[in-house]
Amino acid sequence: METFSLCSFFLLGLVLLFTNAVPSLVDAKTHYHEFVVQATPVKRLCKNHNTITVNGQYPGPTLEVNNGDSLVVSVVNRAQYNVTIHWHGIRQMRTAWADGPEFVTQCPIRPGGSYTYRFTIEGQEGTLWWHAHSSWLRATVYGALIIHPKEGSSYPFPKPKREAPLLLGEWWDANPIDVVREATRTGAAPNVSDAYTINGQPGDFYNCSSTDTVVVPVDSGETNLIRVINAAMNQQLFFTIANHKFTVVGADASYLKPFTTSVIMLGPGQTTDVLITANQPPARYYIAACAYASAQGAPFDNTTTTAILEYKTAPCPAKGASAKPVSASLPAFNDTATATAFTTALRSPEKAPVPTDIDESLFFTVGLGLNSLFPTLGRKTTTYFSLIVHLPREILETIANLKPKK
Ligand SMILES: [Cu+2]
Repeated sequence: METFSLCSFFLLGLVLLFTNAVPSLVDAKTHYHEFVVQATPVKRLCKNHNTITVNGQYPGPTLEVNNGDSLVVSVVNRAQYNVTIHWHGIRQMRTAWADGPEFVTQCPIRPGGSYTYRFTIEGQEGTLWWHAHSSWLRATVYGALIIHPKEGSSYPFPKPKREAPLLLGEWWDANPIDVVREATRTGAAPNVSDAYTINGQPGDFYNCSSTDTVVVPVDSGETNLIRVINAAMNQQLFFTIANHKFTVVGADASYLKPFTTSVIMLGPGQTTDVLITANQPPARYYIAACAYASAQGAPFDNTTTTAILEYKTAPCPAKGASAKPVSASLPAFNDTATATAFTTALRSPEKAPVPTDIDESLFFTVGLGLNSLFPTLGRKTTTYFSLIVHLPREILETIANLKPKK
């Protein structure tokens, strides 16, 4: 009798467990993808390169999921380099080994090898991206990762008519792996890129590029969601669309308290979701991005990449490759006031509880110098750049002394 009641109690527990679990099991999907990493001929800036891509696409495939879904991505490495894929911004709850940085959470996938990433997207909605996390392969091996709201729920803003990811990238007229190898050898900064790109295309202001400029079609009056992703290697970027305002609604797979602006600024790796209403006279308008570079004297790629926002209802003379788009005005490269005005406008939709009592402030010093190595065994003296990050003992002691005596 006692066995029976214990057993029924256990069964009842199981039934309750499954009744709770069933709805989420039904809603959540698992998406299967194969990523073949391979060298692909890609022509940019008048020259052909044997570019490392995923499935021959540059940028790579866009992955779309709903919050709560799982991804299973089988990566096959047919390139001549080691590779891993990182799912930028995914929290990887209980699947840290699927995060991707080589030699950190996994060994690289060797040429000829393969590896399957499995993880679930939990509690994140908006725009993220994926990229290679081995040497500088991510210069060309990257793509969008879009997380829609859970099945049955909606955005906390009016449903956009259409959605488009715009990935900002950097292009070297060289093999990016050679660029970073040279930088590692000398210790100096890597050569700056030769172009920025929007969805892999440099746009109208670069040689041999204007016929392939990306066109984003819109209908008059409709509101669309543009998911801007800064997939550049190193560069903070300003982004704008001529004569149009953005309503910023999300960043890095989190919703924001909406605000309007005509220019946004993204650090490398960041994403920003903006709503844009096609409320201007039907025509073609430049979408443009350029560097925000405030360090004095540091070289940077000072070019401008463009795509075109094209009203489908534009009269014929204002449409097609022959019609000149309305030009966009971007901030100056060192316009810190505009960059700061944007970043300080970012707010969570609701008040977020954060600790406000600071126990200790830490001071770091960062230095860049030259180190001369003495000749050994007949080798020449070599001078290297050397970087020092230091938390001096005196500062630690100062902090200790500043503490109120109890
Ligand atoms: Cu990343």
